[in-house]
Amino acid sequence: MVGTVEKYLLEKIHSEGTIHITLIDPEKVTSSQASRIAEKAKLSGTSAIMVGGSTFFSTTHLDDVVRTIKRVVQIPVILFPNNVTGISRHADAIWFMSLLNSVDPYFLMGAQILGAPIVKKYRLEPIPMGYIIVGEGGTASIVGRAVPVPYDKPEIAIAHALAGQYLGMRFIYLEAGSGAKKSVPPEMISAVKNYIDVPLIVGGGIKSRSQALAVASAGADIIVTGNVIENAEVKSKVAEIIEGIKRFRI
Ligand code: 1GP
Repeated sequence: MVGTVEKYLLEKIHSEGTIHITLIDPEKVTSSQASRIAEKAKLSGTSAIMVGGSTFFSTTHLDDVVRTIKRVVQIPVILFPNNVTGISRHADAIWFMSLLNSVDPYFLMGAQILGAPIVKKYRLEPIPMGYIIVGEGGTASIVGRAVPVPYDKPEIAIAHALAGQYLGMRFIYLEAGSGAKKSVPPEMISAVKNYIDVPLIVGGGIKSRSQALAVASAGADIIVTGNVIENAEVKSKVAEIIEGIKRFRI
């Protein structure tokens, strides 16, 4: 069943075209820093806040971060878990995701089986998503034991994305890895977009207005940025990325 947060995302994509989501890695910030980032990102036009990282382990700190963000912004807070420890009862929704190109069954279905009863208990809205790591892949690739899809093999990315869609996943995420030197190439984005019918999320290494414009023009429905916001003046950086996205909308 499609829940409130998913409906909100779909309506936003429908009315605005490509939208932007701000990713906050709880491991890299205090809860007050997280709420400041969320507040400024919201003012600059971000549509939702994602909370998660690749190596996170303190659920207490995650709870603090999510609670503090919820106090300052009305936009949805969506968990982006790397493991069962990435679940917080204070969020609105959770990307209920499977790392489609992992060789480890734990990241394909094991963690999901352990996490599902917790998601139910906390009444979180699960949003089914197929996660595909491409290129260098970064920490997520190592932790998730992925075989990253090479940038010059869009047909492999298409096959993974279609498999995800056919299994019922309602979003597909092409991930270059947080802080990736090279973000997902526009050719791969448009190739995947041409084949799937569900919204396409793209993230990893997007740092500038021109990159955001290229990713949006190639067909991304949601652009996620994390690193660039943690390392820079949040308001101006998010505004710059969103300006890139808007140029495509015109
Ligand atoms: C990582 O796709 C996200 O999971 C965002 O990547 O931190 O490089 O923006 P960046």
